[in-house]
Amino acid sequence: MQISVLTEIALQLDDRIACPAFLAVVTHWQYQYVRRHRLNTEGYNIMTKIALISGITGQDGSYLADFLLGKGYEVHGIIRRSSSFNTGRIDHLYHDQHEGGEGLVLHYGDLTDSSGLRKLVESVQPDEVYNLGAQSHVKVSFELPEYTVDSVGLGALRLLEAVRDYRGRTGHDVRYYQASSSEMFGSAPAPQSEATPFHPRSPYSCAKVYAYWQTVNYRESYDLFGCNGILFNHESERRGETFVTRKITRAATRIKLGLQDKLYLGNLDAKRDWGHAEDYVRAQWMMLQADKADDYVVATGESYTVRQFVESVFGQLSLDPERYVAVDPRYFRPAEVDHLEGDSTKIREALGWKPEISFEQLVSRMVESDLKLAERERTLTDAGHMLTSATGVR
Ligand code: NDP
Ligand code: GDR
Repeated sequence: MQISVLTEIALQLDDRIACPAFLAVVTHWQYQYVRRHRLNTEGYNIMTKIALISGITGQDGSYLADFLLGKGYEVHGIIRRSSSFNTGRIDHLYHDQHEGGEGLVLHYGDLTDSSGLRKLVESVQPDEVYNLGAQSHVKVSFELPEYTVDSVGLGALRLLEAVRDYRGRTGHDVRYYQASSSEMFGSAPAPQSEATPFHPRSPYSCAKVYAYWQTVNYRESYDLFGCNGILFNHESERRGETFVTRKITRAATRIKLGLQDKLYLGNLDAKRDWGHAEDYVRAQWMMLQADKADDYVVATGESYTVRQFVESVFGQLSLDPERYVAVDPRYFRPAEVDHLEGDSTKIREALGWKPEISFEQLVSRMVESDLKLAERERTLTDAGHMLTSATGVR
C-alpha cells in the first residue's frame, strides 16, 4: 500500500523534475516487497527473509542452511567449483530446480573473486549475509599462508565491500555475520572473553583478526550492521575428518570394526572448549536478529584435553587407547594454542543463548554416527571393495 503510493509519487516526480535515482530506490523497494511477502497456509501475508551464506558446503554452513530453511528463509549458498562433488553435507536439502526445488539456491563463487561476490550480492539481494567460508584448517594455514590470508582476511573485506556498495546503491539494509574464531586469542590465558586481547599464533588466526577488525570498522565507519561471532571449537557428525575430534571418532570406530589398526595424533595436551555446531549456528542467527550489532564469544565454558577426548571416545567403544593411539610429531604445529576456554556470559545475558548439547552428548552423537559409517564400510570391504583411507593426513 505505502509502497505503491511512493511509486506513484516517484513517477510524477520523474515526469516533472526527472528523479531517476529516487525512482530506482522506490522500484527496488516495491520489488523487494513483492519478492519477500507470500501467503502462508492460513492465508496470512508473511515475510520471507533472504540469506546468503558463504561456506554453505562446510560443517557450519550446512547446519545454518538447515536452521534457516526451517525458519522459512530463502537460502542462497556460495559453492566453489570443484572437480569432485563437494555438496555432500547439503545434498539432503537441495532439490533440483527441474524437480520443483525451492528454498535453497546454490551459486558458484569464491571469496578470492570480488567481481563474482559483487554480482552475487546484487542478484540475491540478501537481508542477511553469513560469511562462513574459509580455509579453516590451522595446521594447513602454515603451509598455505598466502591463500589462507586471501580467502579468510581479504575474502571478508571483499564481501563487506560488496554489501556496502549494494546497500549504498539501493538503500536496502543488509546484516552481516563474520565467522570469527577463538584462535584469535591464541596464547592469551583462559578463560577468554570479548575483553581478552588477541594474540594469534598462526596465519589462519592472524587473518581472522584482520577480518574481525574490518567487520568492526565497517560497523563504526559506515553504520553497517556487522557482528563478529567469536566461536570456540564446535564439532559434529558433519565435522571435517582432518579436525582432531572427527579424526578420533572416525579412527576409533574403524578400529572397533577391524578396519584400522592405529591412530596417530599430534599434541595430546592441547585443551579446547568443544561444543556442538547445531547450538553454535543458532547463536549466529541470534546475533543478526538483535536490536544492535555487536561482537560475542560463543562457548560452553568447559575445556578438555585432546587426550581426554580420546579417552572418552575409546571408552564408549570399550577400547583401550594405550593399545591403539600413538603420537606422531608430524602433526605438531610450529606454534601451538595450548588452552582455549570461553567466557560466554555476554551472549547468554544479552541474547539468551546457551548450549543445549553437552560434551558427553557431543561425543556420543559423533561416535554413534561414525559407527554407522564404519559398519557400511565393513559391509563394502567384506564384499571385496577397496576403501580410500579414512585417516586424515593432518
Ligand atoms: P569448514 O572447513 O567445514 O567449511 C569451510 C567452508 O568454506 C566450505 O564450504 C569451503 O568450501 C568454503 N571455502 C573454503 N575456501 C573458500 C573460498 N576461497 N571461497 C569460498 N568458499 C570457500 O569450516 P566450518 O564449517 O567448521 O567453519 C565455518 C567458519 O567458521 C569458518 O570460517 C571457520 O574458520 C570458522 N570457525 C569455525 C570454528 C569451528 O570450530 N568449526 C570455530 C570458529 C570459527 P569447500 O567445501 O568447497 O571446501
Ligand atoms: P583447531 O582444531 O586447530 O582448534 O581449529 P583442530 O581440531 O585441528 O585441533 C585442535 C587441537 O588438537 C591438536 N591435535 C590435532 N589436530 C589435528 N587436526 N590433527 C591431529 O592429529 C591432532 N593431534 C593433536 C591440535 O594441535 C590442536 O591443539 C579449529 C578449526 O575449526 C578452526 O577453523 C577454528 O577457528 C578453531 O577450531 C576454533
